[in-house]
Amino acid sequence: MKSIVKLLASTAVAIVATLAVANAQQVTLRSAEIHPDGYPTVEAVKYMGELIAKETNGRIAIKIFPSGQLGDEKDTIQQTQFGVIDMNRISMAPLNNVVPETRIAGLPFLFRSVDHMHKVMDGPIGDEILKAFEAHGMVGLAFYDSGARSFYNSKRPIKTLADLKGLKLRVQQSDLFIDLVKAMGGNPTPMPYGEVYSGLQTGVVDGAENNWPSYQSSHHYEVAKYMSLTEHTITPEALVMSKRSFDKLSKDDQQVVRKAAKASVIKMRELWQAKEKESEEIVRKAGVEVTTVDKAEFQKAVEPVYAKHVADPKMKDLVARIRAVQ
Ligand code: GTR
Repeated sequence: MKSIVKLLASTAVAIVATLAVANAQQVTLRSAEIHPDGYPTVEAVKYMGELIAKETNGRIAIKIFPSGQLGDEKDTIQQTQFGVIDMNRISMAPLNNVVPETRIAGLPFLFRSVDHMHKVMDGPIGDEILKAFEAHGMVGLAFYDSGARSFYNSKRPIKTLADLKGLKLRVQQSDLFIDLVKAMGGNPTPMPYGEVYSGLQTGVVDGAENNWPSYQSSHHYEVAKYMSLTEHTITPEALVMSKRSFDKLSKDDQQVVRKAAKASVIKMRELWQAKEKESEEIVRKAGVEVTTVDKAEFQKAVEPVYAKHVADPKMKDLVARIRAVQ
């Protein structure tokens, strides 16, 4: 009898010890996201999590906190640098003041098309920009699509540059975007994404700028029904990891994470194309007035943005190389 008790006790100790080891190896990466569940970026990171779980037999998981639960993008960037947040899917714009190279993504009319942007960001220039994150406490994993950004507002249709003059326009928390709106004659108001709906509703701002899916999913179209297809920037999204969290992973696990992130880009592009179409249909059906503009006039107006933000040799070289990509 005594020996059975002993055996049971030692088995229990062994089980507890095994569980402790398993627990010690279990990693859950907390990932920040401003968009709601179901948005293409959220679904793509979920997919990445599935790939990682499969590769590691469930040892590494991703837990997404959607709808800005971990704070606005600017704050989550800092928390990612500190390692409080492990992963972050953010627009490149709020990164502009932190990682200077990300400004290329906000430079107006730099990318000629989404196709041009893909060619640049999928190639060596994209890798170079991903690498630039490391000096700032983050590991760049991949870029996601985000279409083109256009202005919308509650006051009037924008058909020419003159129509934009004097409008109070919300911008992301980026000096480059502030300068962009100023150059076009608008009054830029930096504001976190989560505050834009009420800002538009109460008249704190007259308008903002974004792509179709954000315009629709944020319901901004309900309070700003003039959409003008300026398509002034094609700003991809960044998928990053905290360098502190990344360095805690084994070399093999780091590779698993990097590979899964790249694989999720393909999934994201499919989801994005479908969502862009769906969102455009929803807002058009809801009665949004869509206008087009002569882009040449807008392009001319933003020359000061280049003079200021593409001043150092490094940025000049980067921009020249991007333009040369066919
Ligand atoms: C969206 C982007 C978000 C956020 C938002 C904004 O297009 O996906 O990450 O940056 O724009 O305007 O704040």
